[in-house]
Amino acid sequence: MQSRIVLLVDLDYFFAQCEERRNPSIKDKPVVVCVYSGRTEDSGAVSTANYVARKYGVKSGIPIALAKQKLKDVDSVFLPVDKEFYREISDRIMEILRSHADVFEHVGIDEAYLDVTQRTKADYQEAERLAQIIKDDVLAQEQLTCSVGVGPNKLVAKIAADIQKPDGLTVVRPHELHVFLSPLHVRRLVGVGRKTEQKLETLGVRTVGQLAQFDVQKLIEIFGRKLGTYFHNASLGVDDEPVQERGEPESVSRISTLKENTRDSAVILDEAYRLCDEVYSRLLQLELVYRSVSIYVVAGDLSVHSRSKTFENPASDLETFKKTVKELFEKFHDESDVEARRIGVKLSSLAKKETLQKQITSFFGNSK
Ligand code: TTP
Ligand code: MG
Repeated sequence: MQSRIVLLVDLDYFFAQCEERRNPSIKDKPVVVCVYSGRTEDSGAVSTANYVARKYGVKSGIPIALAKQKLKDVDSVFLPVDKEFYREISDRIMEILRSHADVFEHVGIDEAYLDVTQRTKADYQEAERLAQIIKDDVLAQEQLTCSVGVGPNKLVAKIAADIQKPDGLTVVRPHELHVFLSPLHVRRLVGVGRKTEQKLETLGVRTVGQLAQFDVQKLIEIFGRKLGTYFHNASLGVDDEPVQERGEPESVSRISTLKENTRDSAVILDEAYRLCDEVYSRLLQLELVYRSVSIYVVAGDLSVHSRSKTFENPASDLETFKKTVKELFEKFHDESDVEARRIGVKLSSLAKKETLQKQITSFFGNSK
């Protein structure tokens, strides 16, 4: 396979960082974002915590009661998850990331792979510069830090991003693979869970370097051909998995910063229509139709406001989109007196174009 450069971008302590962004006064305190089960006041689990809280041993998955115990003498902040809010921020950040990739793969709410081979001409110095630009863009536009791993494939990019967090940037060039991987614990490899770790331990294998030295035939005997071969290749930093666009996105959006804060409808609509054109061209590329239209306004004080409209039937044209955006901005203008600093438009409740076609055909009956 031709040499590639892949980036993995992972947002730092994502849910908790979104909460810090919403309310910067909590930044220096432990912030714990919780999924409350509602049975008793403290029942439920920690979704994530900021790095201040992590110093006290608070992390994803532990019971809320345990987190409270660990932080009992500390002035800390416990908050319920607000997925909608995190999703909005994530959507906008994913659009920033996508704009920097040849091929973009959305992995999760706070994580994506970017194949940047072409745009960097497979040059690592260029890729490092690009990774820094991405970090700067995300920080400037969304006030969030992320950690980026740069490597010859997805496997290495992922490990590189994980190794230095938060706000990390780690580049692993092909000739550095051995030095980088060898000392790491096998648990760092995707696919090595606690059970595999224990099994490898009994074979005297604790580090990735030891795994690389281990006879591949024996690995195949123990774990089967597929997994055995995978472990062997992974220990050498070999991974041919392509970066691939995943299915249909849940939404398509664009946001931009205005030249100056304003309440001038003409200025706002002018920019909004430009964003509509961009979103719509993406919608056409994806061959999707939409049922919901939203607008965003980030005010001068960075508070985020939104308005949406959902249609009963899917739409596919630009005029309906723009008309709805105009309506929503007018509604917002009447209801709120904030000045817009940044504005955005979004299409969601997306479906494949043929679904619409099929619905129409089945509704009217197939005339053939
Ligand atoms: P992660 O990227 O695993 O964690 P993180 O972003 O909080 O922290 P970091 O990347 O700096 O190590 O997960 C992304 C989000 O997914 C996280 O903010 C909250 C959510 N999440 C859960 O709700 N439960 C979990 O067990 C995990 C691991 C994550
Ligand atoms: Mg993360």
